[in-house]
Amino acid sequence: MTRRALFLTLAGAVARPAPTLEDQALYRKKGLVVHSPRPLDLETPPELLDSWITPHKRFFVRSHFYIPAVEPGRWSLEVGGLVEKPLKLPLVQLARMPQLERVVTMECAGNGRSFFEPRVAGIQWRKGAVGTARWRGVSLAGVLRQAGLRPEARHLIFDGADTATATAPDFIRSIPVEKALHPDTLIATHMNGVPLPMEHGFPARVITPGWEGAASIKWLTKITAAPEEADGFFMKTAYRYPTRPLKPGEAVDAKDLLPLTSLTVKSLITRSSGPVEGAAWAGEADITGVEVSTDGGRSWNQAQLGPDKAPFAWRRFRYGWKQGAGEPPIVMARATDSQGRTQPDTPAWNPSGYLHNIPDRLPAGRSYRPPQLAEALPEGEARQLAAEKCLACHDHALIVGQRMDPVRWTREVEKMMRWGAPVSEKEKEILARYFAEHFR
Ligand SMILES: Nc1nc2c(c(=O)[nH]1)N[C@H]1C(S)=C(S)[C@@H](COP(=O)(O)O)O[C@H]1N2
Ligand SMILES: [Mo]
Repeated sequence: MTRRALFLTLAGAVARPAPTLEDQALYRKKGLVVHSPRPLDLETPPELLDSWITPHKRFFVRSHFYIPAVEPGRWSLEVGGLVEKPLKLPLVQLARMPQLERVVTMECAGNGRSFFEPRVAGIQWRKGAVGTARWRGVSLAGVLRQAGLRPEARHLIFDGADTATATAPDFIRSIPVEKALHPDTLIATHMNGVPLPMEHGFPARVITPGWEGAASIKWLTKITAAPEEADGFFMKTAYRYPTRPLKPGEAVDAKDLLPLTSLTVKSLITRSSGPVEGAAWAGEADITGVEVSTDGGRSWNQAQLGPDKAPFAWRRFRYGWKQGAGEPPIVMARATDSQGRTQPDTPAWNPSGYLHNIPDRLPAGRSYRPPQLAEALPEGEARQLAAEKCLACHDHALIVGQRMDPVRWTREVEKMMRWGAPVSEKEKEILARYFAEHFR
């Protein structure tokens, strides 16, 4: 190597950007489906969800923005608003309070979104935005008792240390006081016996058992007791579900949408041959039974439920059966819960693609291609424009992973414009046309 080449190599090594927190998390999370490397959005392939407790290295990740770098010695949790005595709790103080441990299943409301027809915007999750962990921390009710919650307080608003990219709205959400005071609602500092990994909310997060994942705010820094639910996009627009059944693709008035709360009844096959195995969960309800079909739903057989259970955790199931010679079978699973609910045969379409819960089925009824990270934005009139306007805040995987018609693409670009993307009306049309042409 010449001296000049050596110099250039060393200079290159110095100039290489340091790995981001996302890079570091990705490195630990091998084998997960990468929907987006930054912000970090990872899904677990169902066959890796083969145990009651999901190891944290396999646990799905959903982040709207970048992982915040939190210095544990400087971190504290502020409790304010409608309380008698505002608090500022450093980590050491949380550690000194009585510790609770709860096994809770967490699922992203958008899990299964990619199976809705017509397709809707958002991360195109297949089946694996779900996992179960042993969360340890302090009771939220205990902290609120210390602060002296005033009777006018109806909602607890949570904010985390993550900040929005550009001028997008911050991720701030609230839960009603009844759920906040539930003895199993936690401020968790540990997951499966170790301090929360940074991608799961280090050093502290809310665990709202049985509710969809967005109610479990990560990187918690501030709790505000308030008379009303939180304001802002992530409460008033996102995570809302229609109060009446919709026809696929039907528009719905904002007044007919309510914030999501509990998860619904659902099952996941994690192994389809030898015995059929999987997991079933029902949010705040208990699983009472799981049926398995090995003939595409013509006949159903009771599966055996596993011994491990906890009030807000999934139940493992198993059906002893071995595939014979001949046609590959269609294996299905259908769960029933203590509220008498069972999984419906047709998905309940809704504009944001939440709570998809038809019986699980293998092979999947429809194939979906996850985003290819190596794949660049395709050639076209708007490639440069997209690179300038979109990739400043998020990876192109977030675009490549979507499949939408021109109307929905236009809406997505408009949302980004509302969030501060410097896109003109003319550029909006060019971008929407380009996206709809390639990602439809
Ligand atoms: N501060 C903060 N909390 C958050 C989020 C976020 O983007 N920021 N994502 C939410 C959503 S939508 C889900 S599904 C869960 C995912 O938790 P996990 O990444 O630990 O699996 O975190 C929730 N808490
Ligand atoms: Mo979510």
